[in-house]
Amino acid sequence: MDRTSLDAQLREDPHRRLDLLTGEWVLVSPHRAKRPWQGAVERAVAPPSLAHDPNCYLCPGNTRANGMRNPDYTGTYVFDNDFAALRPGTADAALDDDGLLVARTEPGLCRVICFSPRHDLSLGAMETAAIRGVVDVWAEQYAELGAREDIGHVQVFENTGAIMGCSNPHPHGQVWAQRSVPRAVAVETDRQREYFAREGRTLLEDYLAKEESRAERIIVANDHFVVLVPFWASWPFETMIISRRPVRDLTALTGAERDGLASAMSRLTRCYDALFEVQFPYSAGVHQAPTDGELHPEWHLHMHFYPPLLRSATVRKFMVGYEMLGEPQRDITPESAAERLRGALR
Ligand code: H2U
Ligand code: ZN
Repeated sequence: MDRTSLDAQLREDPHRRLDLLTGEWVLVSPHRAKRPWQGAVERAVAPPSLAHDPNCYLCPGNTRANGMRNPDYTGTYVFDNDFAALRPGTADAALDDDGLLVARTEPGLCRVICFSPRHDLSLGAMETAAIRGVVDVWAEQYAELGAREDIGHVQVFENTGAIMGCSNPHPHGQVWAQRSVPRAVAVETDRQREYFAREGRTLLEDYLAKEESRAERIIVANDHFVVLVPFWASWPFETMIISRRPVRDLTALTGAERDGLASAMSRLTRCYDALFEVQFPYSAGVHQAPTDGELHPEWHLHMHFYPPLLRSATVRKFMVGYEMLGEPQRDITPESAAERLRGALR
């Protein structure tokens, strides 16, 4: 079958797409996008109106839940999470009961990163220069924590919106650093390593070239970064930001590239916020090479954005039923999601 009729068929017929980074399949059912919805409707939360909220534990000068006082910071501010999921110095111990009950203690640490002193901003409302400050802090955290003997992986991420379980509207993210490489990154490492060994180029370098030759899933691009809806996206408006140059982590980016990343993040979050005219909720994070002492030439830096909204500010996508028991499934195609996001800012 020729390319055009194949494309037409993928717009109409149920099919599965392969996620190159995980090796998993996602079921796409384009014909189903118009099914009626009588289920849960989320409460639309108004964005904060105060530039400084005296009750916010992240605002400058305020006291946190554990009694510590934040300094009067003017840019970004990093502190150890007062309720950390991981603790440094956790003593090594392992359980292996006939290979049936298996566990091991996990040392690590968690930090909180305030993106801005302004309580009422989000990435989509911040100046690109301020977002560049966030990129720099992420790179510093990766360098500092990744250099530690007891840290094999550093994850920086942001959770935003009450619907995503974010506890506070103040613009902030987190860093979790731990000895082990967590599952999602371990799987991406294996897939990228396999491709690099075979082709001598990174998987995402070749994937990006393919996407640019077709353009249909690209939302915006600059000299250094491309924002797109991946061919295999499972969340309705899932996106990735991919560096043009194959670099393994944020510390390898030049100043101009860091500006390029900040600009890509700004453009994308503005598209998101414009789509349903709300501060768009999502979980996002940077995937970089593990800091386990290996070189990782296969690793190609990228960001993932996973937003839950489906068709409006109040109707979300649920990953339940077939998705829990079988595999992820989506209705609107990645191509139409990209088209809508591209159009949102115009
Ligand atoms: P969210 O990104 O899910 O909103 O989490 C914010 C983090 O801030 C959360 O992990 C921490 C919580 O443990 N936190 C503090 O470290 N100190 C506080 O005073 C409140 C919240
Ligand atoms: Zn605040």
